[in-house]
Amino acid sequence: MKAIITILLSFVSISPIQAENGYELWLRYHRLADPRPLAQFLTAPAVCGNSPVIAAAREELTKALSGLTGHSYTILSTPNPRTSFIAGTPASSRVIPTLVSSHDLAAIGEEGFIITNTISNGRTAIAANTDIGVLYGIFHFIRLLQTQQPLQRLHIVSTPKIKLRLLDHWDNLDRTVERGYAGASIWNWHHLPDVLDQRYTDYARANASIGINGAVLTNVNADAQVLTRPYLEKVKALAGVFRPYGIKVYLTARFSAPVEIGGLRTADPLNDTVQLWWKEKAREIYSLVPDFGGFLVKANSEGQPGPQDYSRTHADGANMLAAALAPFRGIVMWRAFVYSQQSSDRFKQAYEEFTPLDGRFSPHVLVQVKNGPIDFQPREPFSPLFGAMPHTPLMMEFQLTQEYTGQGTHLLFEAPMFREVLDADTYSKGSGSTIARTIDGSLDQFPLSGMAGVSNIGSDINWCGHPFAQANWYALGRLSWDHSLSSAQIADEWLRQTFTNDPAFVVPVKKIMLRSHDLLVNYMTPLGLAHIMYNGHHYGPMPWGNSLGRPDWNPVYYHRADSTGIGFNRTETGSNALSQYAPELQAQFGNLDRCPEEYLFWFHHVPWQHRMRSGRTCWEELCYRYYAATDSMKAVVQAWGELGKYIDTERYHLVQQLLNVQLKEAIWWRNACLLYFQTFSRKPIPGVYEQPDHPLEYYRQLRFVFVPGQSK
Ligand code: BDP
Repeated sequence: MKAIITILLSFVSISPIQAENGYELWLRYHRLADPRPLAQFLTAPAVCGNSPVIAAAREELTKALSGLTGHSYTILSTPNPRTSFIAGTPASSRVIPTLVSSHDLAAIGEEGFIITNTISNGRTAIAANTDIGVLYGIFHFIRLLQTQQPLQRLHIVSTPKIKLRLLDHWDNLDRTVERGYAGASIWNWHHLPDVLDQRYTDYARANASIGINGAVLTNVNADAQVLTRPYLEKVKALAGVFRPYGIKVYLTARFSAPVEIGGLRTADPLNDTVQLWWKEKAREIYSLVPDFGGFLVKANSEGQPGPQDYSRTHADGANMLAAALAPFRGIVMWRAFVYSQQSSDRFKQAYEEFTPLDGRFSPHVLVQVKNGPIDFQPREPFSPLFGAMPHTPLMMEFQLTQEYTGQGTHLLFEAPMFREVLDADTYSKGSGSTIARTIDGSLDQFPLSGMAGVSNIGSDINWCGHPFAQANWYALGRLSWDHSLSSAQIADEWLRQTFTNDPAFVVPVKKIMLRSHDLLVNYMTPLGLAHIMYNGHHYGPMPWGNSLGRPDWNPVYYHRADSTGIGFNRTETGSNALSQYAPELQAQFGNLDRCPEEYLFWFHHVPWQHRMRSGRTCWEELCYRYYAATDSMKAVVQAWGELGKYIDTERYHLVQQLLNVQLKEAIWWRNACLLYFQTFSRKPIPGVYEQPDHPLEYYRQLRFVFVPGQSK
């Protein structure tokens, strides 16, 4: 008997933590180790008001307090004399104006909130001017509880720096997801509008908790069907679920829709009948979804129809749609991801097409620009369009889904990559003209501002496939609310909410996250290499790729390796794409010795024997970067190996297996790339390194047929 008890006890002690599947995301309200200190702050909590938004806030708070403390809580709708926690607006509660300063209230605008307990007798107040501000404040307060922040002397005044904080879903109506690595689309169009999956509500909760206030439901490679009545009914149903969480729906508009579903002969934006068709369509949409956000448009890009089909400009197309939406306060997000015209350098095309149109877009249009000039590579210098269109609000498009950055298997925390872009100085209005200030509208005084992330969400039980990919969704929300947050702060919050507050776990894993971007860049595309992935699905290395019809679809176009060196000369003696940047940056990037090494091959064709800052030659440095990165990846696998006791086994093992895949693939990248580039450098891989275990031919003949996320 004693033996059995001992066995049972030891079983209990070695697996004390329940298995978890990751569905709860960061809204994981498990009992805190010691919830007792919270009690004084949570006596008879009240959330005032009676709108659906407030009902959602009350429900969330009930769930969070009960889960985190282990006691059941009922949230009051008006405070009583014992109440130590009260949330509301001046309109929903007479007490609120006595607990916060009018100055703070004036500062937070429509969506902001105040959390304070400094003004009146220990009561904690969450105050806002609107119910949605209250909801955001409550989510923030829950975050403080989850991450065990001190609750004494709180005085937080928070307001979003960016107005449109969006997820762009590249989801098709057949539930495939373009560049999706987490299963099928979460929108079950076939069941909608009658079946409202609980996931839609949980999706909205997660978004609201990080301040995301809009969702573009459909792929930029758009299907006009979504604008037909039956689909609009489905969109209406989703909008109804999202509304209490402050989330508006947007759709992608296929430019040829008037022809495809409207029976017109043309989609020419200057044609009266076409304009009328879009006006009627807008009226129909708003009759179903009165708070519809607007359209996102990909036009004259990668085969999509657009105004240039009728010899009109992007501005003509965007303004026509904006005129249809403006009476209902809808907006147009017009993408600048274009490279349909031949040019000496794909890098230059968006700039060449869009800068002449600066000042010609309607005030209801934002131009949506990818962070880099090419296409979501592991590391790109910022797109020179930022800073070059002072009369047009530009919004940021980041890619959360990891199309070119390890897809479903690599741990990559994207916040450092986003930060690098947001902090970059365009010098458009002198030093300090950062991209953050460009896209938040403050530099050029735009009322509209936006940041979008191409969603990495799918039907997988844990939403994003890789448990750590959730952190990128989280980061996008947090940075679009407050682009001054550090990557470390975001990682810290996310880890504590998602896994545990135990520093023995948080500290080492935060380190792994913060280094993950540099690491991935170095085993895939070090020193400014880009676009050397396989054709089509973009899974794995294919630096030798040279078989596609257009030169700028082929990897060899991007790296330009030859017997003399490697890299794309974009200086004056080359394509001169550098001239699209401010003179300060031209001087820096254009000089081989001053150019940051991270961007070297983006701008220079570098001789193999060139001395790098380390003292190594260019070839030796390339070898060094690839090998150092795979070594660091081994260290990551090892570090994770020590952490099993701090979190649930299910997520722990999944991450462990994925890290091993990542290591295997990092070595594959290193070997394939170095063996290939060696055919040009004609130098050995230094003997200190473990030599590749297969010849180049082996890597060249690898084929992958059913890679997820491949576009059709
Ligand atoms: C590229 C993707 C392609 C997208 C395109 C876009 O490979 O699937 O349709 O971007 O952004 O990265 O439109």
